[in-house]
Amino acid sequence: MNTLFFHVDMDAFYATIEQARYPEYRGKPIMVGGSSQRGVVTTCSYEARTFGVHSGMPAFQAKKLCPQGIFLPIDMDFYKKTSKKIMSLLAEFTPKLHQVSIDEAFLDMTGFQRYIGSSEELAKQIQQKIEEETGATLSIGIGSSKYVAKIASNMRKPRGVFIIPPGKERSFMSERELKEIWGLGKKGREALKAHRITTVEQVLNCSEKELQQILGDRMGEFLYKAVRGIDPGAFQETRKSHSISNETTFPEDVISPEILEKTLLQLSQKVIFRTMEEQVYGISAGIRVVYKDLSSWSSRRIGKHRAASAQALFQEVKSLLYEKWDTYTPIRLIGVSVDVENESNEVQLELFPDETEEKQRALEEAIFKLNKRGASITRAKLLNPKGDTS
Ligand code: TTP
Ligand code: MG
Repeated sequence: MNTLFFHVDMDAFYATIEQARYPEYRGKPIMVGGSSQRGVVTTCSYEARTFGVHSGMPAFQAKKLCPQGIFLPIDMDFYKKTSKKIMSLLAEFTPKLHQVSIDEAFLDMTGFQRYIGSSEELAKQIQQKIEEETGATLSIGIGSSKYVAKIASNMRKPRGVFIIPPGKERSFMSERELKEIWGLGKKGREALKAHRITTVEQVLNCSEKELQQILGDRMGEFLYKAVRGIDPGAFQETRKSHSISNETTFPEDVISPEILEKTLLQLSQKVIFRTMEEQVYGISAGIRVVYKDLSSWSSRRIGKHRAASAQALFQEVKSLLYEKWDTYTPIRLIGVSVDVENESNEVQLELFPDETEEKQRALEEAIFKLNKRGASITRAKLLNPKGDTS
């Protein structure tokens, strides 16, 4: 069956709904955020964009470009409430709704083709419904995969509808600029530039292997598919969020830091291997401690980098231990856990802020695969190439 996806993205989301609730701001250049001199603009109305203002711009710069601009404080509760309302309205159009951020979602319309008349007609109905009920305006990209639909929704903003007919995915992508290729960041573009690759056409002339050599395996494969309009699987829905944990009850209560740390390292490794087994990523690091008298505590820190590898997780839970443990109360049980991402793979591509973490995860993944094939490598040394687990 031919697949059909709509990608819906609100136009200047925070700014538009501010204009909807305060009619005096309509038609005017509105910046949301950046009301303090040192602040940053989160977004701005399309009227402000004509002055060259954009998301992420420091307020002082926006003021210089657009002195008559109106700066509004961020009202996150209002934006979240409106987003919720929009998502439930969108859900009336298909049971298969996949929200990917506060202001965007995919609608899987596969199988509905027969009933919906033209896609464009349906897109217009969606736009009208959302605008009537919430004042938000939006753009819709339509295509055979989530990936091309996502790129298409940017083509005719604001209030746009852009359709990529089946079979035209590759030619559509080949006409894009590299900076339009979603998922390829600045770092990736620079790496390509170092090889004198600056256009999508040039990327199309590279083999998958070549791209992998330049960008690494994951990103190389991603880009090879993306420029061909083949869905690189960036927006797959994964299972619900849950946590993965492992704990050890000691045969005798422990106060030795050496034993506790060794145990934390082993538990971290088990937990991370479980995330690899499930092909998910941890987004927090947690510890649980039960004392001899059965009193207990737990503690966690949020952050993807804290649970990207067993090495990283171990460092986090170790520091959590010493934050709370007085070093002399005997410990009966110790446990390590991570919460697991339930959002799109979007996060995975942007997971590694620096190379060391990426390398560590890759190394551990290699060990994990070897173990799956029957090897038994669990030595702490392997978790850290320098053999330093402190
Ligand atoms: P976007 O969809 O990226 O931007 P937008 O809806 O404002 O404008 P566009 O018409 O180009 O889609 O982001 C959605 C909201 O997320 C945006 O209204 C404000 C917020 N946001 C930030 O807080 N910081 C940012 O850097 C960006 C890009 C967005
Ligand atoms: Mg938007």
